[in-house]
Formats: sequence, C-alpha cells, structure tokens
Amino acid sequence: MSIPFTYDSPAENNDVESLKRAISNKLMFSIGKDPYAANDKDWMDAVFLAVRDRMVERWMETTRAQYSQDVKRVYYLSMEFLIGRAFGNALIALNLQDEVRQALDEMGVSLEDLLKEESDAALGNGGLGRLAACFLDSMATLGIPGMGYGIRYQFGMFKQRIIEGRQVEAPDTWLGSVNILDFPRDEVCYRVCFGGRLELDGEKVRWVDTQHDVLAVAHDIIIPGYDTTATNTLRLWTARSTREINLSKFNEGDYFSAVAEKNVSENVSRVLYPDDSTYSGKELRLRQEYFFCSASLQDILHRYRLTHESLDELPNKIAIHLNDTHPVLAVPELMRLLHDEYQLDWDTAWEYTGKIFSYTNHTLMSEALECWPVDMLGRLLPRHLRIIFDINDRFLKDVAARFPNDPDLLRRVSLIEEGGERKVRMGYLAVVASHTVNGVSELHSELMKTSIFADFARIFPERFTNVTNGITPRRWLALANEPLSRLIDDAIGKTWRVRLDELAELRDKVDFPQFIQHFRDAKHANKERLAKYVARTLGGYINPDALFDVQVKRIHEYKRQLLNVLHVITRYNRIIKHPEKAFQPRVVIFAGKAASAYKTAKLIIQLINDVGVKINNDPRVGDKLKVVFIPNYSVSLAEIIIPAADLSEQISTAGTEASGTGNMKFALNGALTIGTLDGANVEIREAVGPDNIFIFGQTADEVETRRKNGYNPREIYEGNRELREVLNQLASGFFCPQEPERYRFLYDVLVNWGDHYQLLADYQSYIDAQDKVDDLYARPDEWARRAILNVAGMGKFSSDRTIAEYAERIWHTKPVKL
Ligand code: 26W
Repeated sequence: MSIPFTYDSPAENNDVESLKRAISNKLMFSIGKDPYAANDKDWMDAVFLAVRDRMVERWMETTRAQYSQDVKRVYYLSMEFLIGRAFGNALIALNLQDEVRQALDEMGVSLEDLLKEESDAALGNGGLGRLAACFLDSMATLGIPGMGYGIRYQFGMFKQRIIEGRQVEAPDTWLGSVNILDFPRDEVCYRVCFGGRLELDGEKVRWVDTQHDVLAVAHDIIIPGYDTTATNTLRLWTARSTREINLSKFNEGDYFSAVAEKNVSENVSRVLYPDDSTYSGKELRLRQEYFFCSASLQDILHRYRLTHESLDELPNKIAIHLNDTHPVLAVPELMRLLHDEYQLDWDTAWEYTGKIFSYTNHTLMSEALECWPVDMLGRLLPRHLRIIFDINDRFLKDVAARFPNDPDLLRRVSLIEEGGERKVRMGYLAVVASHTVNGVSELHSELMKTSIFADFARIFPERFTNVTNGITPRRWLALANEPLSRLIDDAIGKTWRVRLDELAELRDKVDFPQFIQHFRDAKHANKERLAKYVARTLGGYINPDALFDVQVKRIHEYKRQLLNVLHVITRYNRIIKHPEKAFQPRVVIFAGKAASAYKTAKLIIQLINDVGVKINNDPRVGDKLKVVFIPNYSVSLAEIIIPAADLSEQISTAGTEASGTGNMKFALNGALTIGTLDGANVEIREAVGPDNIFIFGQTADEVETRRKNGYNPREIYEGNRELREVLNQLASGFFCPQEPERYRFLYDVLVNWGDHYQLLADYQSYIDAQDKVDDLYARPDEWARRAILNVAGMGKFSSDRTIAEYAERIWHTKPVKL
C-alpha cells in the first residue's frame, strides 16, 4: 500500500540561503520569537530544529529500509547513556558546520555561542555510560540496525560544585522547557507490573494481583550516523502512573494523598543512581532495572510481531546486548513473555534466550557485582524469582552431570548465594543465559576468566571472548579538537573520521619540522582555550606554556588520584628545597565526581583542593607548579580539557581498571600517557610503541603476588625519605592547619591499614617516570614527535572497530542497505 504523501525534502536545501530561511521559519513559527526578542537559547533551539528536520528524513528512510529488508536488529540495553550535547554532533554528522556557521553569521549570531546553550544529557556516571553513547554513534555510522534502550531520568548525573574545597551535589535539571532532543511517543506505552503473587494452575504459573504497576512511555532520540543516511534510535522510557490521580481520595478531598500515589510510582524514572562501581542493593534501583527491561522486551517482541507470524525466526531477527548486569532482568522477563504469555515450552524459550543474549562485563571489583537479596526480588518480582530458580535448577543439574568429581563446584556457581542472606548473583545469571561474554580489554578479558568467572570459563570455555573498547573519533577528535582535525585533514585528508586506521599515515610526517610546529601550535591553541575556561570559571590564571598534566575521571581509590597527589607534594617539596633549580613548569589538572556516599573519594577531592590552595599561593613556587580542580566534570567539559592535555594520567592499580576510555581520548588528542600496565593501557603501549608512553609500576601479576604474600607499606614508608616527608605532611595537617587531623585517615589507609591499591609500592617508580616526563618536555620538538606518534597509533581504538567486531563475532548482524 502506498500513501500519497509528499513533503519538502530539507536535504535538498542545505545551501546557506535556504538554511537562513529554515532557521528563520523555526524561530518564528516553532519558538515564537522574532530576531529582536530572541536570546541565544531561542536561536539554538531554532537552528537545532532546522538541523533536526534534516535528520528526521534520514531516520524515516533508514527505518523503512530496515523493515523492508527484514534485518536482524541489535538492542543495546543499558541503564546509562552519557550522550552529552547533541547539536554540535548533529552538525558534524550532517556535514553542515560551515553552512550553518555562515548562515548564522549573516544573521549576526555566533554558532560558538549557541553551542554552549545546550545542556548535556548526562544520563550516566562514567565509562560505561559514555561507551554506550560512543557505540550508538558507531552503530549508526556503520549502518548496523541497532537501537539503544534505557531510562529517561528526569535528573541525570548530579551537578558538582566545590565549596571550600568540598564537593557539594546539586540536582541536574537537564530537561528544559523546550525539548528538542527527543520525540515523545505517548502511544508507545507498556504496563510494567510489580509485586503480587503466583497462582498455580497445573503446569502453568500465573502472576496475579500485582500492585504499584506503572506505565512506561517511550521517548525517541535520533542517533545520526556520520556522513550516511543511516540513522538509529535511542528509546528512553519514562514512568507514568497507571492512574493520573486516585479519584476516590480526590473526591474525599484528600488532594495531597491523591497526587502522592502518582508521584511515588513515577519515581522509578526520577533520578540516575550516581554510584559508579559500588553495588548498594536499593529497592528503587531494582525497580528501575526491571522497569526498563520489561518495557524494552515488550517493545522488542511487539516490533518483531509486526512483521512475523510465528516466533520461529526470533533468534535470527533479534540480538539483545546486556551492558553489564544492570539489565539482566531482561533474561527472566524474556522467559516469562515467551513461556507464560506466548505459550512456548520452556526448552524452546530457553533455547531462544540463549541465542539472543550476550553480555559485557565492565568491572572485576567485587563491590560492584550486583547481588539482589532473594527476599527483595521475590517481593517485587515473584514470577521472575521463580524463573531464576528454575534456570538455576536446570543449570546445576547439567553441571553436576558434567563435573561429577567437583562437588563444591555447584555451591560456587549456583545463581543463588547461600549462607547468610540469600542473594541472586546477577553476573552469573548473565553468563548462564548468554551465548557470548566479553571483557573490554585484552588484560581484563583474561583476568575475568581467572577471577570472577573462573569456574564458568571451565564450564563454558567457548562463551568467553574479548572486545577491546573504543571511542568515536567524530566527537573526540573532529568535534572536540578543531585545530588538530584541520591539521590532520591537510596532511592526510578527511576520511580518518570513518577509517581511523588512516591516522597511521601521520607517521610519515613526524620528521617534517613544519608539521611538528603546526602540531605544537594546535596543542597551544587548545591549551589557551582551557586556560580561558579556567580563568572564567575559577578566576585563576594558568600558563599555557607549562606542561598540562591531566587526570580527569570518576574519583575512586582504585584510580589512584591520591598517587597523583603524592607526586604533586613531592614536586612541591623539591621546589621549596631547591629554590635555585630550574623546574619544568607544570599545571596539574584534576576533574571528576565522587559518588555522593563515598567518603574517602570526597576526602580526596578536598585534599586536592587544600593542596592546591597551599601550592598556588606560595610565592616561592610561582609558575613552577599549579594545581587546579575543575568542578563538574562532564562530557562537554571533557571536550575542552582533553585536547589541551600534554600528559594523560592513567595510573590505576594494575588489574583494576577494566579498560579505560579516557586513556584513548587523550592519546588521540596528542597527549602522552603516564600509566600502569592496566586495562587498555597495555594495548595502547603496543599501538604507539614503548618509547612513546611512560609505563611504570607493578604488573597485575605482581600486585596479586604482593597481596598474597602480604603487602607491607610501612616498610616502604620507612625506606623512602621523600615519600616519608610527604606522608608526614599529610598526617600532620600541613595542608589544613585549621584542622590538622583531616587527612590522618588517608595516611592510615596508605601506611598502616595495608592499602588495597598499593600506592606506596608504585610510588618511586611513578616519581621516576615523572622525572622522565620533565626531561622529555624540555625537548619540545621531540615531545611533539612522540605525541604525533600517539595520534598515529590510535586507529585501533575507534569504536567503529569495536562495533564491527561485536556485529560480526557476537551479534551476527549486517548493515542495512540504503
Ligand atoms: C551497580 C553499581 C555499578 C555501577 C556502575 C557497578 C558498576 C558500574 C560500572 C560497571 C562502572 C563502569 O563504568 N565501568 C567502566 O566501564 C568502562 C567501559 O567499559 C571501562 O572503560 C572502565 O575501565 C570501567 O571502569
């Protein structure tokens, strides 16, 4: 059936004159302002709407093609999508930057000013959420028919302010009055049930009397591919009460209780849990997880059934990816839908489930592994608990048959942790239900098989694999770093944006003094931009000629910002002790949020700020050393900070950082890395060459051995004069005379309480590496040469490569033909 339907194709009107007209029309008729009344935000909305029209056309075309080709689709389930600003990215994807800039210029408006008006969609904590956003970009760019599913949190990642050195959290009200980012789809709406009880009817189980049910309503965000018609969708769910208000209470005149009920059920999509890497067992979090899994699964099956009569083709037409264990309730939910609702027998339902799911693990840290109390799960989701028990029974029978000589194995691999409060081990459920399980770097994938999933690697050896993370070069180079992008374009052409391997051609340029000079100029321009930002927001001056030494990421003990601080203090002491000596001027820059309940991480933020106050105001130090903590780290702040870095700090205790993706962003922007052999640092070293990276510290094996044999930090403290001095300053209140005991705790952790992250064990090797950094920075052309070799070596770390691997080896999906 064809519908007579014509429209004005915006794609045919991308010249400057047409764009001016389109923008004016939007400003007038959609925003309702004329140029005299419009402020920057109004203009931004108007331009964004004009640009969005051009995306919508591609979006429809892609969707039609996906249906007509009956493609296999990938569904990426994630509690977090840290997409950041969308407008600048859309301009790049559509290659409209120059035309839009000129159109605005001619109307007396600056594109750069408008770009700042958009607030970040900060629907994630850190690495895992940003990875999901890079993946969406790459899936669209490669034409992989994929869709993201997540939650449209009303409040995303909290805003961080620093008040008297301390982190203070404020709500993130990212959803303004005009919302151009997403399309509300009120009609795409599913009921998500909670509570109730099970009724047995012979073989059949019925889930009845559910309470506090809630509706999930879809909002769609367009994900444009770069330089292609292919466009995907991110579908985020928002909660709506099943009853607008409780009418009987309303009629009784109890207006507040009538509305309260609505508020409570809608809380499920209210706020992102701001906890990165510690599991806390909160019931609302469990509700969130089920809420978005259930809505997504219902939607996926609904879409499948639009074009398929039977379920026979289901495993050939859909792949569902679990971004960590947060969405693993999708497994029992699919079983419930197939078995209870669609009447498939258990074995067929389980066979399909096993063909459909795959799972990525993003952390080995025991405190991050989700384990839901059986009681809580049973109260909230009795049917799902029952299904998990049934999966477990069959799984354990199978294991018992295959490994009859290891009776303890059953206890170890059971989906239910016994002894004490019984808990469901969500990671194990993910492994048992998935055909493929991957880690996010070579090292991490190996460690996964020898630590948390060692038994499973024996039971299902063929399931385990590695797919090393990547980042999208569109946002992290083309958008974030114009000076360097232009230089690379001139040297090797523009296609690196989709074939990042081509950066290798830059290796031929490193012996041209002129290229080196231009590279240094680009870096300097980025450093000036950051210096301006710092001056504007913090009021201090940082010298763009100094070495910018940067550590930006979540604040966590395992990431060892504290080790960085130990180096800063060491350097300070040396400067004071040797006033006659020349020191390589340095600005040490930190940014990052601490989980609101994570006391130690918050104390580390305060320490950085206290140390900064002391050093920055000591006239004996002057330009030789500055310490800056930039508040409210976010995607858009990363886009300013990372291109300005000379040195990238990737100094986690070996074996703790699953991959890291910041490490890739820095190297791609021409910073040298100082780092441990952890996560993807190992592969970055291979890619850029060992001479072009500062590796220090223990290996993961050495850390493990020391942990086993007994780590004795006090011995290291006693044996190292400089280190001892630094730690004594920490303990004695040198940086906080007003409260001398403030950092005693950190001292005790490091020296007396057997510090799990072994900072002191790596201290000397870190200081030595930092000395080498100074030596090299004193030879600026040689530094630049090595920095260029870093950029040249980053081809592998494009998320396009990562997604191509997932598509081929895990999802078995092919691009849509357009
Ligand atoms: C349940 C609480 C919770 C919340 C978030 C536990 C664990 C997480 C994430 C797994 C933490 C995370 O973001 N992990 C990071 O994932 C990145 C993408 O793969 C990696 O690059 C980082 O090394 C890893 O820390």
